[in-house]
Amino acid sequence: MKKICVLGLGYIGLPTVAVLATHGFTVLGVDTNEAVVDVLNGGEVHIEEPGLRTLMQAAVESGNLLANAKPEEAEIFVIAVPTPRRDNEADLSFVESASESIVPYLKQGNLVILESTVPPRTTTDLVRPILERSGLKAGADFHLAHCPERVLPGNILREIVENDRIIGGLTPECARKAQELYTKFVTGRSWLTDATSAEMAKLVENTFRDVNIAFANELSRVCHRLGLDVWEVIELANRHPRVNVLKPGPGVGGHCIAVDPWFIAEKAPEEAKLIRQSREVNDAQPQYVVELVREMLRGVARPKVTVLGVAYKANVDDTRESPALKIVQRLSEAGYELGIVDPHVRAFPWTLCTMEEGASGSDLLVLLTDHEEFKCLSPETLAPLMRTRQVLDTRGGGDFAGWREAGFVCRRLGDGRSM
Ligand code: SAJ
Repeated sequence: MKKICVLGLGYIGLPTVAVLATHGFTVLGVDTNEAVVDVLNGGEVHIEEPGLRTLMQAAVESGNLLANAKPEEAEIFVIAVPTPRRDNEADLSFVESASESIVPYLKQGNLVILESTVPPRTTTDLVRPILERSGLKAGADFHLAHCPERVLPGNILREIVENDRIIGGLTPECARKAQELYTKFVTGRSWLTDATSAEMAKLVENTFRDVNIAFANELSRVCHRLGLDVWEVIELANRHPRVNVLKPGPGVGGHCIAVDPWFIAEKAPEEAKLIRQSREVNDAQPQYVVELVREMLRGVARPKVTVLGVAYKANVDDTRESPALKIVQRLSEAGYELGIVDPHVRAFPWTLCTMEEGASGSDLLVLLTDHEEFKCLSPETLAPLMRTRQVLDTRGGGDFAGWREAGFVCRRLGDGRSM
């Protein structure tokens, strides 16, 4: 079987090496962080993702998977490094250094695939010239393609196999070579195109979602102002066969949807007006939550707030770009005492505590992340611990009946009837 070198062992690279190794490929996982390499070689994982630990153990036991800090010669190289945002532009330094690290090992006939999400033209204008420092020519001596990852955190192992793939080749032959790899483990269809269209299509997917969520967030403010319940209004509107408004919330987090629209805006700032404005609407949502909190705590002396959930979305441990970061920061700057609870998150800039510690002496529970664990909270158990019985739900899932019975004042973001 072919040898594949995967560069970057994060949220995408890690599941990718596990799937490839269990599909018979000889895989070398590369990460510049030695601690990650050690964890992986021990068959462990450093991120939370359903089923990943078991699959990773199977991959290590198969003898097909090894991790190292440096690449080696291989037939295929897959780049899956992060592309964070710096001043609303893509920071491509990891893509650059991963590409550079391949150069000494690149051989005639190799295939290089960029899976990281990048601004349009990155494959042709940044990755290609770096790889050609090897003296080989892309599209002639080696194959180069952009095949963006599209998997949903929390559901990665299923989606990595079942989702359709966009395969953007530098040349049609490059796309066909990349397709050969994905057909070995993907059951979804593959759609062949050029590298730049593939880059743009990936950004469009996440931007579509961001714009839709911005619309929902704007509606949450409109409905609040009009004394309506946005959750009911959206549910009713979505009964139309061609309407699908997403959900409002405390803001958009994660390293994808909150970041990728900027990669379009940086390339066409004059044209991408709606995209930019949607980002601004979503970025303003944490402050809106802070204002709701202030309103509910008006008149309470030395208030304590219990924050339920700091991960960017339900049932994941990831806090990158999480709206909770801004909300906690602003509440703490405003002098509120905080009890921060998240059963999934291990590392957070503020101290985390247990549910009981968080609720003790609290004046308000604010649900920021709708983790499964928070669905079975018992209002009767929490009520006696609290100083003031109040709850604010920013995710709209809560059935408040039990809470009201236990004496709680219950409010919901975007629900003008509850405010
Ligand atoms: N959110 C809302 N309202 C909603 C849906 C989401 O406020 O109705 C918020 C979430 O709470 C979260 C953020 O948006 O903070 C993003 O969550 P998400 O579940 O929509 O998406 P991600 O960032 O976890 O994963 C997305 C996915 N893209 C699409 O669905 C188009 C995934 O398929 C991509 O692979 C991933 O980005 C990526 O890596 O690009």
